[in-house]
Amino acid sequence: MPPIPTWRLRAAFARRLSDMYGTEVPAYTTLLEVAGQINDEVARRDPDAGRLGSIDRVTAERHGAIRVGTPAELRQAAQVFAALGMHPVGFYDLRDGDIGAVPVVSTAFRPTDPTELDRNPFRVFTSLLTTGDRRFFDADLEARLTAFLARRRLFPPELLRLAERAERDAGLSEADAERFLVLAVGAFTLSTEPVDRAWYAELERISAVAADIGGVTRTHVNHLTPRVLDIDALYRRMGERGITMIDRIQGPPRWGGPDVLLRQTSFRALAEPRTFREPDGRLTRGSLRVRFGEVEARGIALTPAGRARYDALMAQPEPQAADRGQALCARWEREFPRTERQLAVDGLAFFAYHPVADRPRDGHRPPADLAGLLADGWLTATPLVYEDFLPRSAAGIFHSNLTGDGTRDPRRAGTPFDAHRLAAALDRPVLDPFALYAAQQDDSLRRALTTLRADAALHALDAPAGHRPTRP
Ligand code: OOG
Ligand code: NI
Repeated sequence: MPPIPTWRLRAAFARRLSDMYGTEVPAYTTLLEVAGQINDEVARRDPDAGRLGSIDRVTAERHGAIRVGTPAELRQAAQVFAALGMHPVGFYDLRDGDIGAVPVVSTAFRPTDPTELDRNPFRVFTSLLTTGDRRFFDADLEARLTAFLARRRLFPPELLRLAERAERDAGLSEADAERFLVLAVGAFTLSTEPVDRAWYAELERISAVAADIGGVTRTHVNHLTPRVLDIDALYRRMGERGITMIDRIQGPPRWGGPDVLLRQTSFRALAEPRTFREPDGRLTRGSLRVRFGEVEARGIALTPAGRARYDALMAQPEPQAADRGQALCARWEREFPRTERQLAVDGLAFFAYHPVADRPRDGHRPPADLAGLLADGWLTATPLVYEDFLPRSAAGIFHSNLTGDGTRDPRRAGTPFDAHRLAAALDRPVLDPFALYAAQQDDSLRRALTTLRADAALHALDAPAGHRPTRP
């Protein structure tokens, strides 16, 4: 094993990227401070605070968002993330959302192994500009975009070489790791190169996201998101600190039942100084608003059936603004299981199952169904954390920070895009998040049942003939 294994590279990268982003976007540092305070408070008052991830994991936990312009750039980003043990999971199409369409398709690079997630769950939501989508770009603009993107280089060859080595060897030597980290963080640092005013403005008329991707010569972190254990408290406290948040928390409402999936909120993009090249060649100072701060609370991963229930709930009309929170809460109390146990028994959420340490070992046969195994104290169910994103929330996050609505011609057909096509562009498989959770759950359940059966078999051996326990 190389001196700096994959997970250490990932943890170091996440930390350095976070430090770098804090110098670029000071409000992010405030967000980290407040999130840290709240996590400490929750850890002190709630003995169950670590139920969805140890406090160490949650404190270090971040997701980032980046945006790239071409399949080649996406493949290179994937190579850098592969060095960090982060693999493409999930396919998100944000081009025809009802909340405001953005000309991108996305995936999330993240660790997939439970041990790796516990060590450091860093993930990056990564979006690819769909330059061929005629609803957004006509043939002439597509051609000019393609030419512009072909001229730029986001990742230096030395970085990509080191990334390949890190992926192949599952880590790097100390010296190589240092060089890799410096180059990798550098690749996501805001560029000081002048922005071509007319070109940027032309793309911005289509979509602010298109301009952020294709209007500049480099890429950068769009936002970094810490995880917080009480997002409602965080929302209030940021307001008290004078930072205006968007008008809501996206995702499930605050309610009395289990936390599921993902709740997110953000503050508006801040004006950042940039240098512009004007049409007459002069350099001027100006500013752009594209980068913002976001924070999230994570809950239990839902099965496809659970997710369908969630989607149906979210598709219902919004309650009146005045008592929106209360009305949503009441709706959930009525229509969603109120306990983790019920979610498990109904097959709506994913859990890891373990034999209870002091389970009955008197030769009693365990019941054959999950409900009985849980109710009678044979198995415990530990919720699996939702490690992914929500397309509706992502669209909301994009949209809340767009300067204008952009333009999309709904009469034209979009380029078809799906996980397979994204995998082809990446030249790597795009993993299905549900399959990952299901594999982890099934694996735990299989082991747990094997242990229970071994108990019963052992007891059968011990028991003298004629004294075998009778079964109901
Ligand atoms: C990505 C928006 C999606 C999230 O947390 O849902 C996202 C972006 O703005 O590039 O980060
Ligand atoms: Ni985000």
